[in-house]
Amino acid sequence: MLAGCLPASSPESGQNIWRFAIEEPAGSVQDAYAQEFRRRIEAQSNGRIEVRVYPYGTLGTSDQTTELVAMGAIDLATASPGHLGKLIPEVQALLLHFIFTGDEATNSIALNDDELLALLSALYEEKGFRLLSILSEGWMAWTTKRPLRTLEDFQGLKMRVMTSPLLLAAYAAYGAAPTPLPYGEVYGALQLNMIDAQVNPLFAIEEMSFYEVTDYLVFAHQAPFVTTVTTSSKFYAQLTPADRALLDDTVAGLVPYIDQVQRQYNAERLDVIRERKPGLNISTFPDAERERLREASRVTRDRFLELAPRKGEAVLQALEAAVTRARAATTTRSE
Ligand code: 6CS
Repeated sequence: MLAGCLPASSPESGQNIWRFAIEEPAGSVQDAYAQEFRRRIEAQSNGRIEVRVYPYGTLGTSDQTTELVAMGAIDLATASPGHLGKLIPEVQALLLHFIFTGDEATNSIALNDDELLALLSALYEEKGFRLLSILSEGWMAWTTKRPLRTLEDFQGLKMRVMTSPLLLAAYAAYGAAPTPLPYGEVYGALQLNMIDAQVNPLFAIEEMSFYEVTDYLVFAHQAPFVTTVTTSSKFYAQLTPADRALLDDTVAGLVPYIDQVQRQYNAERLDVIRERKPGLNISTFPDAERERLREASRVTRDRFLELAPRKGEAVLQALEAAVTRARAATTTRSE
């Protein structure tokens, strides 16, 4: 039904239309990515290729836009592991808490590690997708209706999570009551007290107004928000070698761009949140309690291996090795 609403491309005119759906509204980090992607592709192709960006809500939820890519109704989409994990369980390694370092630059290097990309790319291919890029959109923070200072405070906390099963395990490990919901339903669920808390990067907390319906904003740097950029294997295969190179070069060039954008957006939006809601209680999870969370989170790795029995172990090892390599690279660089 949705596919039928999309205007047809007109290859006979020599112009291609690349349709790109994102999981976030206009003004978000993914929107900045898609808009810059559009500018670069249109400029480099001298207008031969037109990129149309579809923000969250125009074509459906994250699951629905991923499906539209698979069907060939659209060409590109952001597909976050937090939702895509239902289809490609191994990608949920990117959702594990305390797997990355505390340094965003190091984590960005790890996410672009060749071995990790190769392993995940093969798994995307099995499902008919081409993995184009893996990106961080910044640290996730919790916004809650009740204080969150100790591991015990998670007991029974109805935490909204994205829809991948690993996230249920991640919060159950802390004693919380995780509740999966699509992005567009989170504000209403908080407002109606159906959930007590949610977790997202600051730019999202601001633009989705989650701070309006919660009283505490808590940082623990437990995990960055990671997304992936995808197309279908079929779309990628039918591109001319020149257009394939244009696509590959453009997504590679956008890695440092989006890293800078996400840092800027997250810093600026925190200021906006502070200004709009001076009464919001902002805190950092105490170090000793963070260590207890880290300990409690270990069982989630076992659950990950159960959820991804085939290649989960290989992906987890590749991710850990990528983080180790990235840490060594940044340490050497700063010496
Ligand atoms: O929480 C979510 O569901 C969403 N959060 C962000 C920051 N991007 C897309 C995702 O679907």
